[in-house]
Amino acid sequence: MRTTACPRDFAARMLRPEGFTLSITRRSFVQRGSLAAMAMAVGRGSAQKPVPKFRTEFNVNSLVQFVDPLPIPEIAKASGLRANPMDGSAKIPYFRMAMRQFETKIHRDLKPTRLWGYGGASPGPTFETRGGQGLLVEWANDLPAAHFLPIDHSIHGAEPDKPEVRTVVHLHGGKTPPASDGYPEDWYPPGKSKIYHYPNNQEAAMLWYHDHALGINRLNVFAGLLGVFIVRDEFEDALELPRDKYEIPLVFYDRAFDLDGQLNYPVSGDPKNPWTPEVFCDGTLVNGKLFPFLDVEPRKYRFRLLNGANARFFHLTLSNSLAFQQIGTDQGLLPAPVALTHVSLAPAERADVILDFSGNRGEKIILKNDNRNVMQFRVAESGARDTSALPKTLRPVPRIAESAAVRTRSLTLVEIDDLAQRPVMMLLNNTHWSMTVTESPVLDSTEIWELLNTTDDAHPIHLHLVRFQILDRRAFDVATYWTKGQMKFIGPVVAPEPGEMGWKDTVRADPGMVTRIVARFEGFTGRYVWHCHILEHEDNEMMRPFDVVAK
Ligand SMILES: [Cu+2]
Repeated sequence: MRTTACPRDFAARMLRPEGFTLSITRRSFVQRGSLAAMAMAVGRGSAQKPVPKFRTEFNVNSLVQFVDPLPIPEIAKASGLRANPMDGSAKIPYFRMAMRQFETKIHRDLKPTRLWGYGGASPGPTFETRGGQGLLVEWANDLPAAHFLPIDHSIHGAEPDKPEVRTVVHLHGGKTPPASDGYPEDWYPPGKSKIYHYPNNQEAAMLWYHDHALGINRLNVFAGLLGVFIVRDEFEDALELPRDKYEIPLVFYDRAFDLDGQLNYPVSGDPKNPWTPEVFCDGTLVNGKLFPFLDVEPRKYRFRLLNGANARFFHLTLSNSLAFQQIGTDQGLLPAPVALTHVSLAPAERADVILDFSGNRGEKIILKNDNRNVMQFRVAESGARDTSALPKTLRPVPRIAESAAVRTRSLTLVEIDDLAQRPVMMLLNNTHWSMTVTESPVLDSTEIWELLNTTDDAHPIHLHLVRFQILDRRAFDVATYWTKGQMKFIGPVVAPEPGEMGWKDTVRADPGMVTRIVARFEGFTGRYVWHCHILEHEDNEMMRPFDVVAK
């Protein structure tokens, strides 16, 4: 069923330069994650360029599970001190982090896999810093000149005249000046580097860094360009949460492999347009390994969970129904712990959780995503005394009053399909990346952004620079909205989930819902971006610049 109705000026805008007529449609047929379908039509080639192919897929589920220990990324080491760009009399740590190609074993029984990673590792080294402790990172592109994943040259920013390999780093969740924020057009090719300044004037939180190059971001991240960045502060220290070897990041993402153990990025089957709307793979990696295990003591642990997948949403449970005590979200601690039997994470979302294994001596507990095994915890019979705490209250998160907002913006999430109902691109507010900036919040002002999701899919929407709070979600009649331009609510106002009641930088905008967030645009003036964090969407127009302007 297609419902194609849209305002006239919108229809006009939907004409692609080559005259390809597009329509807004509802997608009902997509079997999400069917690699077989994606692999079905491997296209005919041109003589000059190799045609992107989805090769025969290795069945990850044929592997023996829980034979590799969970890797824990090493801590990034500074190589000296340099002048603080915002205060020349002060020195701050300087890091040099090179992006390199390397090979590693994803599983004991898989051949080594070629990856790209910061510091020659994926995930890259974990940065450890403190609120207000700025640092400098020289991000050096030491990658090869040719990409090993299928570039779609019809996508904006990835035209054939651009270098195949281009990178730029974004610190996700960082309150970062615009020149260091990793603007998608600020990419640079192999042999170049840029020094970015992260002032880190923000509360304790788990941030992460990853590639953000226009038009190929999904491929660069899939190749391995991501890592964890932890900000700490005195408030959090005083809570006596589990720390040191009892605090472990768990970075989840899915990957597919060919029979040689190499990354197998799905393609559409059309050699001119290999882009696919979402990538779902059968292998779930944790910190870069398939089916790892972790030896733990019978005590409390703090796990910093990150969904680093291109498109997959994770729904994590434990085989013995042990509760996750969620203590934090994207931008730091919750007001109080929330006991959960399952944790849901959209791409780019984080959850800070405590697991208490003290009642599970000698047990083997499996962490699952839906019904699939992901990793195993092996609880020892004994361990050191646990002096850590799980406080009843954590950090106050004062709610921003709606009345504080000086402006409310209604912003649509739109999927554009071709006449065969295949998604062609995704848009924010019906505007393309390269169109004039339409969102220009004033520095230190508060705004409400209403995200009107007219598509059939959930989209995790991320704003750079700012932290925000989720106000609510409410179902609306999408057809009425497109045909009459009227907002007709068809469901009750739904409050944020208990685990969403902290500061966020990424919000799940559910299909057919208006999701409202409120943010104060503080920190810096300048140009930033907001986008869907399904990387296939972000790369194909579901990203827009915004300007924070002076008062
Ligand atoms: Cu999206």
